[in-house]
Amino acid sequence: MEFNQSHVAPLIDDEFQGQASKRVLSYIQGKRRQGMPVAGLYCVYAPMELIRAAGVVPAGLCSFANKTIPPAEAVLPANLCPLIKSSYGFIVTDSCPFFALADVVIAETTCDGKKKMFELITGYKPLFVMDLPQLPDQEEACRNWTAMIRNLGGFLEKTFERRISEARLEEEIQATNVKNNLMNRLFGYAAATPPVLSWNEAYELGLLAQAASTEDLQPVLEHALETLEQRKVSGVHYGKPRAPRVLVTGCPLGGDSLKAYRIIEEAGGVIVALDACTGMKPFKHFIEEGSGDPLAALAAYYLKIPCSCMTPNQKRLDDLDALIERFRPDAVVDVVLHACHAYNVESYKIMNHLKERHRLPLLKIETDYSNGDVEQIRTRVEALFDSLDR
Ligand code: BJ8
Repeated sequence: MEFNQSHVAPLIDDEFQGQASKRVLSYIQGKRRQGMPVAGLYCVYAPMELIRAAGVVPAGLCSFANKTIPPAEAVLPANLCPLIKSSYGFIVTDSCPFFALADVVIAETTCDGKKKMFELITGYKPLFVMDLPQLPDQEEACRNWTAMIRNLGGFLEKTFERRISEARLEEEIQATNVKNNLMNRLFGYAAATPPVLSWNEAYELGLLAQAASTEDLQPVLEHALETLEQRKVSGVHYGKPRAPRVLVTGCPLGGDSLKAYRIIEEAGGVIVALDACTGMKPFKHFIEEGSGDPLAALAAYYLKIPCSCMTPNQKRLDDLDALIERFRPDAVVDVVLHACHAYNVESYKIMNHLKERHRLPLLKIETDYSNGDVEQIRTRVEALFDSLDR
């Protein structure tokens, strides 16, 4: 039986059905009420284990709404990535509730636009910018990133007047490994044929898992695993059994840009893998435990994230190979946000790799947060599905 979100048991049983960011906000507000400080984040390179070991709650900051772009364009160029414009617009209009809760903001030198936008928000909250090495395979990269993580630790210790012990860091490393293992088991239900987990559920679980500690999250994830197993046993699945299976790669998506996922689904596809920082990417790898140097272990782990700001970025191709083997897509859709030059240029390499290695077609969609291109994207996705020889 094909499932319809309204007749199957939800994976997270609470009052926030379909309101993933409200669930996360409520979680962070709860921690704040318990007296925990909050760090606002813009990127998955922020070392969560260090932040948590300092007793600080990480909070992803708002960056996915079209409505905050016009106020941002009063300062920022119109031909800039919508994610950066939206992030800045949220700050200047004081409309990001996560930013309002944050005591500090942690940022990284990823792409140029983000880096320069961070200069413009200096002064709103204490800001710590981490200098991210962008040649991840060089020997110095791990050393330099370890030093930067150590510096962030110093900043957190000084700001919040506390010590981060190695023992706490090790506990947090182990907790991330437990969480990533659970998340990977959950994503396995999207790998089933037909899939049992929808893209929306995978996205929502990912959002919550980035915010919540493993201790708080573990019962939620275990309940979700049981629910998925029950669905599988009773033959409930997501999408039509012979629907084209799609892997979506590219820029992080959320809020208004989730239109890309919706269009694929409305065109009859099933999204089986979300290869983005707002999807499965942050949970893919594991951190070395008991290495004797937890900061270096963290540095090595975070440098495995294959962001297109890295060069060369062979890890993105390697991770794609593993995703393709596991989720067996019929096609790949690469979603590139307007003016994101790094993902846009990398798309050519991805297309050739998919063609040569996997004989898989790639559809590149360049889009922003508006609805102006919805019908054009729909036509292209439908043409892609029509072209598949299944
Ligand atoms: S690790 S993907 S979350 S930087 S803002 S690069 S879309 S032009 S978001 Fe990202 Fe960290 Fe990388 Fe992930 Fe392009 Fe826009 Fe830059 Fe962007």
